[in-house]
Amino acid sequence: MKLYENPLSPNCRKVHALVQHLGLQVETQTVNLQSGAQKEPDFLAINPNGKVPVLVDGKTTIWESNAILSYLASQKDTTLWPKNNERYQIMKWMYWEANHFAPAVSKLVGQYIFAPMRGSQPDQAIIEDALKAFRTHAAVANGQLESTKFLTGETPTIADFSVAVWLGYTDICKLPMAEFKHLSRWWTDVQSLPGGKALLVPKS
Ligand SMILES: N[C@@H](CCC(=O)N[C@@H](CS)C(=O)NCC(=O)O)C(=O)O
Repeated sequence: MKLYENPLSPNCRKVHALVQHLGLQVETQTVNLQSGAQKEPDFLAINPNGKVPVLVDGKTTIWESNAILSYLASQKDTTLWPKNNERYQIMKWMYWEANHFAPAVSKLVGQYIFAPMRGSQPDQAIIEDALKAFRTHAAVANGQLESTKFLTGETPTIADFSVAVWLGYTDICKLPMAEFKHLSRWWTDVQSLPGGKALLVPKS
């Protein structure tokens, strides 16, 4: 199996953390996002979206990080991705991550990391808007985590890896985590899982 990735990408780090957690043998290839390698024809041939991560396993090519998490977890008999109806609870949180949580934090990443890289000032209106969205969605996860140790119950699943990676931006993006006690407790727990530290933003 070969994973096309970039360490600065949260969607890649969630995959990387799972690979470590499961002890899978996966070859990795860094795609240089700064130089635009993801928009070159050879890369577009494996992902027409021009984005990382992409997993290639023989004739199977998968893009979308949450689909890759499911595929990788299926390689092992693991409670991270059980073969029963519990799976739909896990999918629920992964769709939620892609539709709500990731977009909110991504907007903050755009302002706190990418705007300065482009030499522009962070836009306070965008930050305020994204923080409002973050608070709305964080409250949902916080409510769940008041009654369960992990997002879908007492044991971790791939949904925890998917959602938690965004909290690696707590300091850089000034996420108001102090307002979300249960989410904060869970984020600490997820980091202490095998592979959990791979969710953190690498220090430059
Ligand atoms: N929904 C996709 C998002 C993938 C994505 O946005 N990847 C970013 C890095 S986190 C990327 O490749 N950006 C480069 C670009 O858009 O040119 C997933 O979960 O895999």
